[in-house]
Amino acid sequence: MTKPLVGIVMGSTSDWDVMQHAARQLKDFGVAYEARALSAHRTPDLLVEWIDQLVAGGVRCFIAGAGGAAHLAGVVAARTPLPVLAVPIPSKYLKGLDSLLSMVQMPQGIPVATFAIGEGGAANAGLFAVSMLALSDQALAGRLDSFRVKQTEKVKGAKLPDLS
Ligand code: RP5
Repeated sequence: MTKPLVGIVMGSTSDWDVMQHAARQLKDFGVAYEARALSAHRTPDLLVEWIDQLVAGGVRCFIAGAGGAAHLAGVVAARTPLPVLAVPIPSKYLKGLDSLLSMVQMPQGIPVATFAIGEGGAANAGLFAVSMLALSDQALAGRLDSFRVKQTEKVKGAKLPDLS
């Protein structure tokens, strides 16, 4: 089995709807990942065990998604100096603003890189992980270039609807 280069963790299985967009980018670029639902407050010991196991296996970065008082990414970053990309999950009452502020306001010394709330942020976290890995993987860098070219072409070819 291929060893994961990226660990994707989310606080609850209910976060998967959003976090699957990070996994999708990695899958499309052929980057091996492992995704788990593990909580910083409900399963702290299991979380640490999983992080340590992935680090020992050579993982290069983590993507952590959580909602509400979203301390998951900070806890991952407290355990490993590897880059941690944080995805704020939309929450029921505060719509993810709580998650965003919890993640982006990490105190000095233990950074996490925080992305936009929701699917776009999750997809961008996946793409950012690809960019980091592409620094030492020429084939992956080539695939990222092609992705950008294709994306540009799509915008160039976009047509707006005529007014009736
Ligand atoms: C957080 O609480 C999770 O990351 C999730 O976004 C939120 C709600 O979790 P569930 O009640 O759906 O399990 O820990």
